Amino acid sequence: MSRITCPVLSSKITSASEAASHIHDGDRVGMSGFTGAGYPKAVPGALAERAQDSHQRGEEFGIELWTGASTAPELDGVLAEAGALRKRLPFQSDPTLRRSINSGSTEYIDTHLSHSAQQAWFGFYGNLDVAVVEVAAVLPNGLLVPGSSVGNAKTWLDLADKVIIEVNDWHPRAYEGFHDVYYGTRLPPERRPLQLLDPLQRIGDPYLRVDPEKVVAIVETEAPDRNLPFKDADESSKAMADHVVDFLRHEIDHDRLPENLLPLQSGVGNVANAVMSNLAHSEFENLTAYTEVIQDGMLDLIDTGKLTAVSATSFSLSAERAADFNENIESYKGRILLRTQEISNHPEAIRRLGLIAINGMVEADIYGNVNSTHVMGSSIINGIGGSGDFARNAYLNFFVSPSVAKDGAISSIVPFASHIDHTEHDTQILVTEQGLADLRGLSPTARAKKIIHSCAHPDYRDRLQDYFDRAAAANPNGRHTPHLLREALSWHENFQDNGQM
Ligand code: 0RQ
Repeated sequence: MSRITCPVLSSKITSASEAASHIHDGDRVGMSGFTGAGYPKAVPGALAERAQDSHQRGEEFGIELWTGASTAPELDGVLAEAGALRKRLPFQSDPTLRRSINSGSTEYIDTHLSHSAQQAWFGFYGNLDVAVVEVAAVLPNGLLVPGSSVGNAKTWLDLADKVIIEVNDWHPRAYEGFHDVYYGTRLPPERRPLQLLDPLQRIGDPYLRVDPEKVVAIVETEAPDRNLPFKDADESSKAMADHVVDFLRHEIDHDRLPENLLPLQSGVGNVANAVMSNLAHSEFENLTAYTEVIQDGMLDLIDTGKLTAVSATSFSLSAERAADFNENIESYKGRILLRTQEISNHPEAIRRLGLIAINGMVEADIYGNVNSTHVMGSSIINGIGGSGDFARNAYLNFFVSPSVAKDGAISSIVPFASHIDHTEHDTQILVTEQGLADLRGLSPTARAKKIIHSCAHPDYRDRLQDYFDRAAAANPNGRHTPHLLREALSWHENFQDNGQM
């Protein structure tokens, strides 16, 4: 049976290339999709072909693309390959697009994920011409049942002049009831408090709304989400996960956390996923999560009964786990709620609920400034994503990384971070496989001692201590955060010149 049961909208069913013809050179296009889930699968490819045809005729064709977060090769990948992305926001993780950004061909606005919807509403990014949104079904009354993510889809549907809908029957029809789409968005000075006191509390509607007058095309698809595999947790990830779990026990013993902890947030990546898997084997019970992405590790926690409630905006599962979830979706109903990303990442909700935030990092410096995004100060990997939304507003925040990268040629603990996403004022707890540095309530120099001693790899520890000692000696009136300015980034220069820090 067709997933499009609204007579007004079913009259607009067409092909992907016909739908893509509604998008023009220079348009701002808002597409659904968050961490490889719930992104349109057909229209982006057709649009990439149009761009290539135009370029072959010597004509310009490029768009500005807004999404929820990262998407997939069938969206970011094909459009970047076709040279069709002039500007992109707010997050990406696609290798082809990354090259296009780092070569200067695509402008990238790397934005806190809670900011993107409101900044679009404020008009900071200009008018949105077209929305392309994937859903699981269109109901007889025209309401839309979202699929594996919500992200910014609601905002793009509200703001865009024209709307293209993709209806993907790979998503189980039983997704109906898994979503909470907040329709209370108001702009300052009209804003009201967010009445959200519990991770599974509903404050919105189960459906997305769309003005049928704006819908110019509907395309039917049946393709799976991206579903990247995770690396099996290695010794280093397991060691980091153990440090985090031991620390949580320590906090319970000191009456700073309840027995069932506080709502968990876990970032993207292999390490964050390994920490969640590790909690599945711990003694903790009745856990909850208020996060943005549900990875395999979090489903493991639900399956073992340890995690009773998860609020997020999206899934990001391996292919195996996604197939399993789709088959058993009914058993997760009432335990998972997918919200718009302005709510999943809302500073007000994060601070009120008192989250435990665990995110990956690229490097940290000896004072606790954290780089989540750039290699050697210049080349972006993914983006800040939700890490800033969560870290700054959480009850406890952890940043985790192996102490070395590239077979030991790079130390993740450096004298000065080559790019800073989270400042020393935000960072609470750093974790590497070597150990954990609890920085709460410490001055910069006390932090440096702890980070060097607990987190740095033994191959780099003495050199970091030596840098700190000489910086303190050289700055008799600068002993609050001592640095040797000429040497502060010399480790990165060493790597660029000699392939070794
Ligand atoms: O590169 O794959 O080429 O070997 O960075 O590193 O150790 O596999 O770690 O998968 O957990 O990702 C920060 C990128 C960590 C991620 C980051 C190289 C390393 C490897 C990946 P290779 P690992 P992870 C909410 C939270 C920002 C967004 C965020 C991230 C690759 O966690 O994107 O937190 N975070 N969102 O070799 C040079 C260093 C390096 C380095 C690692 N110091 N120098 N390269 N690498 N350290 C969710 C969302 O926002 C959607």
